[in-house]
Amino acid sequence: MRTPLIAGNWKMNGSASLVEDFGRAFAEKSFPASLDVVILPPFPYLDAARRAFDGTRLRLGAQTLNPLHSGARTGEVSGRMLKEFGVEFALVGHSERRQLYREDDAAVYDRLLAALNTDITPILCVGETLEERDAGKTMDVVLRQVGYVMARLEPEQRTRIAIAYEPVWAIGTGRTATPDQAQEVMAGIREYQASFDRDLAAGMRLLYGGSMNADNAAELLAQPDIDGGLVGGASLKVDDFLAICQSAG
Ligand code: G2H
Repeated sequence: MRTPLIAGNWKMNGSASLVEDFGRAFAEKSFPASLDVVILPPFPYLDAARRAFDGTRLRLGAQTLNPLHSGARTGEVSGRMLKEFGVEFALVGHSERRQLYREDDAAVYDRLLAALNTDITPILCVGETLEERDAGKTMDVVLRQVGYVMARLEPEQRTRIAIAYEPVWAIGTGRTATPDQAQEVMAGIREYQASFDRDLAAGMRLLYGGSMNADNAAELLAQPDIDGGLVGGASLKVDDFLAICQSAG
């Protein structure tokens, strides 16, 4: 069975006091036994988060990483550095990185490999734009993004990634994919993974992202191929994020 994973992507939001609030709230509440919960704060909060989340169910993730271990890359952060702060997960290929920072499939792959090489679990984000959906190209786009990476990984490396399907038109817009729309794409991704290896497909965690909130999470998470959520806006509100986690058991 796949352990559900709820990941809170704070993006360039949050504060030192929000870190403390999350640490306190998660120390007090109980959660489904089989559930991984990850917070991905901006880099400057990682150290405080590591201390505040100690002894809670909260684990740490990063929103991106540089492909190199170190070097002349002003403003960048490496997987090796993140690992020193207890980071266990990293997003790669979030649509905001693909669009705003021009990360193409090759750049996404380099980052994913860097995560694997530093023993960080990459969460590969994929998803189509509204124009691509309207043109009937959703599966072509998603499977191109997934396939670029999968084709280049060793079989053992493929077992160490998670995938987040985030339709670009649903990110931060308040417009969520319906459970059926999300399930259809997730099932397509899993079927594609099965072309590499059936056990791989059965074990890989697939997350839905895009305006997931306390009201729609349970229905999305009830879909057979949705194993968790990548939550943006709603991960900045302690009570909403707690509710999403509690609906994921
Ligand atoms: C999708 C998601 C988390 P939001 O990117 O990254 O953001 O839940 O705000 O749509």
